[in-house]
Amino acid sequence: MEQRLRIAIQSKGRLYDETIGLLTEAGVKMTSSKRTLLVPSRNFPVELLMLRDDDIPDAVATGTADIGIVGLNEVLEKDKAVEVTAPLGFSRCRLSLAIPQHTDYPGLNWFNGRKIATSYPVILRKFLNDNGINADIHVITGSVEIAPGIGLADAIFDIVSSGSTLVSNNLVEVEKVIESEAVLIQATGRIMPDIKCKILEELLFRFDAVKAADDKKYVLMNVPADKVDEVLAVLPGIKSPTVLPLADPNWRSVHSVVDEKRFWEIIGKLRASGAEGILALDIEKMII
Ligand code: PRT
Ligand code: ZN
Repeated sequence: MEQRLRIAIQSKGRLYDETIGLLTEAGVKMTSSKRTLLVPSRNFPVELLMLRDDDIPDAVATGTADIGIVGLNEVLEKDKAVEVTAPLGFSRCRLSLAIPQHTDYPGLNWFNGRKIATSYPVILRKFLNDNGINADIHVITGSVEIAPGIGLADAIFDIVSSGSTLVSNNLVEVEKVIESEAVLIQATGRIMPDIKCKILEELLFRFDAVKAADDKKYVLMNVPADKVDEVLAVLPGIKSPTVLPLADPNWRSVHSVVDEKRFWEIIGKLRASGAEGILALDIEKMII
């Protein structure tokens, strides 16, 4: 029988679209868009096991799936025998403690003797123990942020992304406890057959290429021949920028790859150095 690497992913929810997006960009096509439990790829030796995100760490730890894609927050909360093989850079959020607005907050000691509502008791208990805080943890699933408003708790420990849920519930973030993002996990200490290791290696290589391209732009521009050195000094390039002759002997075409984060800063310097006709293109994949 053909060996397939089985990947546990979230069947629906916040992680689903970006997980499928990453696989698609990595060239892994699925057989059907129907969300059956086990979906094989039609061009790559993997199959997707569709689960609730809560069940992914256990499925990987017990070998039901070979690897999983899930939020680091779930990995830490479920505390199963799995380890993070690679961070994937999407679904970024943090787990934070938040208290009612306009509360005098002198520091962590404030939580001593208080009641904290959360869906993440394991992570919270560890944090409180590590910091010598003795608080009462009240576990609720869903809508944790309404707990203080209805008198169910003094504070909450929950996922924060933009922070707007806190604001609309009159809460304020006072302690960031962990940063989370989607991660690829494997069982701790289990050796996979060689063939599956090879499939995983190829998958990770492709994910890297997609990620590397994500925050980069390919830029092309025309530069007066006597300004090329000045422009090259501004451009990082992967190894070294490409300089090509143009029909007009006084001009050159310069190509390079620029970090999205520094994009406007670099474009400003390029223009100041005499670059014209600057084009910036998205990069789909980048293999370094
Ligand atoms: O059904 P299943 O169990 O599979 O899904 P789920 O309902 O448990 O999880 P889901 O789909 O809501 O989230 C999956 C994962 O997405 C989480 O485990 C996190 O790793 C990640 N993630 C990223 C988030 C958020 N951002 C997020 N903003 N998960 C939840 N939220 C919620 C949060 O609970 C809070 O209510 O959004 C609210 C806060 O958002 P802001 O932007 O207002 O701060
Ligand atoms: Zn869940």
